[in-house]
Amino acid sequence: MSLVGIPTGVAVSLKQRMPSHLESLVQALTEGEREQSLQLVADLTSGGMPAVDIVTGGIEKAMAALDKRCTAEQFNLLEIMLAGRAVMAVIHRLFPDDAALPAVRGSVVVAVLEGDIHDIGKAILKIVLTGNRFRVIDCGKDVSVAAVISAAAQSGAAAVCVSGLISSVIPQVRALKPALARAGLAHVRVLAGGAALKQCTETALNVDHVGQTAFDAVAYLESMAPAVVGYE
Ligand code: B12
Repeated sequence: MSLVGIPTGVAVSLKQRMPSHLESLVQALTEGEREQSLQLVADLTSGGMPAVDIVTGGIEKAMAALDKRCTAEQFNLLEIMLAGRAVMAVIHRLFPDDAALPAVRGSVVVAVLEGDIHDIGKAILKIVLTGNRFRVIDCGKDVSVAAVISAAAQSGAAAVCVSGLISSVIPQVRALKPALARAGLAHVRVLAGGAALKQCTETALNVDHVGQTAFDAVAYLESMAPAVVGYE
């Protein structure tokens, strides 16, 4: 079998090459090289590496590397989108059905509320959450608070992440926690982010957490008690 960049016939077993293949995968993912990433994943799986090890040793490391690039000085939207596209392609190849994600840590609803059609930040948020083994229920953009509550109820979500780019959605963000409480879902955490919301405080938005980047959502979810976000 031919390995990416490795001539056939080299007398070293595939198993011995696994760690360097994983490193190559991290690099290919962070550089947004989708086809190369898929080829490396094909080599790893045909060499017997379990999908869960590819997630923890490849995708999660790539997500952490991207996190470091999400600073105001380094942020490059095209780079992040290309890397996200490569990560999603690998996730879909490994787990054609999202429900089969390994050791899922909990379900999270993501949404952009009514009147707001910006959804690039939500797409990144979804990729980062999925890459960190959260099952994501994507309500889409321009959706009502009622639709979000219904998705949270049906999925048994641990949290709702709302992405907001225009200031006019703030009253709806403020309405989320009371609406969850009325639906018997007071335990569901509400996280807010996106250009219009990240400048506000938790108190102003009536949410549990305001994140500056998509990776802040993961850090917050990981900091929650295991009873709230554990392993399903
Ligand atoms: C691209 C863009 C558009 C695109 C949207 C394409 C799309 N599919 O999303 C188009 C051209 C369609 C558009 C339309 C409009 N836009 Co516009 N748009 C932008 C622009 C330039 C970039 C937004 C973006 O994608 N950023 C990149 C993403 C990756 O960043 P992000 O969303 O912040 O997400 C990151 C983090 O915040 C975080 N994150 C995101 N969500 C969440 C959630 C949680 C829980 C957490 C923890 C983290 C998190 O993760 C991401 C990565 O870390 C901004 C300018 C700006 N500075 O934001 C204006 C901007 C948002 N737009 C604006 C406006 C006014 C409009 C329009 C009303 C213009 C018009 N008059 O028609 C319309 C339509 C509005 C509507 N009804 O929704 C204003 C909003 C002003 C305001 N505060 O209300 C802005 C700020 C421009 C400006 N300076 O005036 N827009």
